[in-house]
Amino acid sequence: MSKNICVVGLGYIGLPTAAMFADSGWNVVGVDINPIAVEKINRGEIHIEEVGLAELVEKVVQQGNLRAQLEPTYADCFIIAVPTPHNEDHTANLDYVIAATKSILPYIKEGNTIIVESTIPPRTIDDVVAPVLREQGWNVGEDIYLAHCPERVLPGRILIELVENTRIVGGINEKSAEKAAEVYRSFVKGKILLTSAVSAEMAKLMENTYRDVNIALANELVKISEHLGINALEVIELANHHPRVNLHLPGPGVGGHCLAVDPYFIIEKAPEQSVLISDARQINNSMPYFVVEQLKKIVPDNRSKIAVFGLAYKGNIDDIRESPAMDVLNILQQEGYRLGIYDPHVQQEQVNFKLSSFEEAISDAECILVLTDHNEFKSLNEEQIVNLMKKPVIFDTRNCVKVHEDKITYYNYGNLHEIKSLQTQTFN
Ligand code: SAJ
Repeated sequence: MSKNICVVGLGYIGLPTAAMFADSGWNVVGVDINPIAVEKINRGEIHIEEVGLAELVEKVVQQGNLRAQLEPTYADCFIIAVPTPHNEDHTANLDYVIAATKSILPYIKEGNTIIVESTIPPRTIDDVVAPVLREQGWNVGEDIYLAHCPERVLPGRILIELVENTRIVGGINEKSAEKAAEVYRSFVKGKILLTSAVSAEMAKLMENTYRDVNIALANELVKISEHLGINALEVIELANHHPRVNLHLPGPGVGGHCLAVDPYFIIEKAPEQSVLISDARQINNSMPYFVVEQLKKIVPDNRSKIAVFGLAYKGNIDDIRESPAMDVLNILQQEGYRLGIYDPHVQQEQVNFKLSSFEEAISDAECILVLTDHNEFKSLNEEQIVNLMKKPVIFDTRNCVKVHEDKITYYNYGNLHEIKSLQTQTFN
């Protein structure tokens, strides 16, 4: 007799997770407050971009293993995968998690397992979620089970990593961890590691913080190298030949709903102790300003037109949340530059400004500013660049464009110091 699972929140994590459970023999009811998402899913369509997800959702909806609705329902297991945005002061906004927990209260039965997949600050399960359930009279960990199982999947590889990644299962007690692990064993092929809820919460945050701090180091190297006239990209390439060194890639900043948010969930709980983590956030948040500083050296006249390539926070996805590209855009607009904005992955309805085609964006522009490493940008139509641009110049903050045409001037994080010498020439 197949078991029932109710997944609350059908976004970038909830929908792939719901589809994966449905494809592993569970009866899945997905819940979302967005009626358009619910309608689309029940037609076997998807409202977000992720590799392979459209096919899987179509399949499990047709099989009748997945349906979506606006309200939760009875189930053996509930998974909460709602957003945890940050407040103005960067502390975690747990409103969606609390609302989702309260929304399932009328449907909880003895023996049920409740799993929070949303990324949350340390002690949220113990101090925020469990009390909501206890208020209802439940003896959490005894007559119902509660665990935190952080998602760890990389956008663009979600369906693969849901199965292959090691899974951390943090229970409010051992019994809860075991019960939750049982649920994931239905499709997870990676190891399943059992621990406490607070260790699972902290491990998740540290994974993204580790990456954010390492990216900050690479970004700081770029600033140092620009100052000292060194090729930062060559330095990274050389240093990474060392068996114990893995310098990350510098860029225009760190975006997305994870690396740019999660470190703050640690800082809010231990501000005095989070010195390095705070500094890393500041360094990565400063990169959009650093990018515009360099751009202004290449195109000093702010009445000029800049072709901005890329809005998504990273390549080959449509997600613009916390994207550094959006910060660069705002700064350029404040500076007064005219902009032609081109991103083949982002839909016009996602933004409140005009998106252009490749040709429209580069026409009469004095620089193409590459802010996202989409595959489409790795080799550009150089003939059109030479013919349509006012000055065929590319400033590639993602160091991903291959340029062959000599008539095109190309800057990336390896030769920023050459911009300075260009300036000296211009003024001499
Ligand atoms: N970035 C750099 N340099 C790098 C790597 C990334 O500038 O060397 C930038 C990206 O361009 C992007 C941001 O960092 O703006 C984050 O991109 P990402 O690819 O590092 O990660 P996300 O946010 O798409 O997914 C991360 C992943 N976490 C880790 O790899 C530790 C993923 O596994 C998590 O599940 C996800 O956060 C999440 O949901 O927490």
